[in-house]
Amino acid sequence: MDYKKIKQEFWEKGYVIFEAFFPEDLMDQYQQINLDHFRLNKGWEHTNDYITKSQNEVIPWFPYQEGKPYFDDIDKDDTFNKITDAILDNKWENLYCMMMFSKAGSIGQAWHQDCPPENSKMYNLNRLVYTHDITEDTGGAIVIMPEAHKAGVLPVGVPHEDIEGQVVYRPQKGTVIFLHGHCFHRVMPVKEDRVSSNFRAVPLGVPEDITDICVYRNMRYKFSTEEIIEERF
Ligand SMILES: O=C(O)CCC(=O)C(=O)O
Ligand SMILES: [Fe+2]
Repeated sequence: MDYKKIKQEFWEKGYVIFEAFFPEDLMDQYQQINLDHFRLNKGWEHTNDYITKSQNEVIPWFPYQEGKPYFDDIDKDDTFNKITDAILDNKWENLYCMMMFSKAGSIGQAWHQDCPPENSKMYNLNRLVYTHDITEDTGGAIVIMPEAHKAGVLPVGVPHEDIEGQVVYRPQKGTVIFLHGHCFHRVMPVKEDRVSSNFRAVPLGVPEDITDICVYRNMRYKFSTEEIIEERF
């Protein structure tokens, strides 16, 4: 691994992708744990108003917060964490591990920034791991706007509309994406049940509620109070 080059690429583009990073058998095992969990927990955690307005349809699960440390072969992987060290200059901590489920026929996730971009030092680092193949048939591609972590606030607009310069990725099983939380991203409509996972990290000094407010093209939303704190138009 050329950590210097990885760091450079991340800070230039706002993300860096590693294909076949984790072995298939581990991914199969983790996919099954997720499916078993979500089969039993199909209810939406979010309010209908939020889903309608944000155009985000995801059920999150935070296993470690329930005392279920099932994903340590990712969480504690040496190379995974060394890449994080390189990107965040050795000064970071885990934020949380979040599994995400979107059911077949759901809308995906509209363009967003995971946290407000006004202070460039206050951000989360997404460490996305894909436990199954995302294809044309499954839907649910991730779309990223390169360099948008340096672009300030996501422009007002139609939540799911294409933005010129966007790049569409269909990660295969075992792929890892390190993605800056200020970099605009979205998930395309989901045709078959979709699972993704995020081992979120933050630079030291970033508060643990950093991702409480999410920026969409039509609003800022505060999850803890389930409130639209700003309408954008
Ligand atoms: O599921 C994905 O591919 C992306 C999810 C996402 O936007 C996030 O975890 O911040
Ligand atoms: Fe996100």
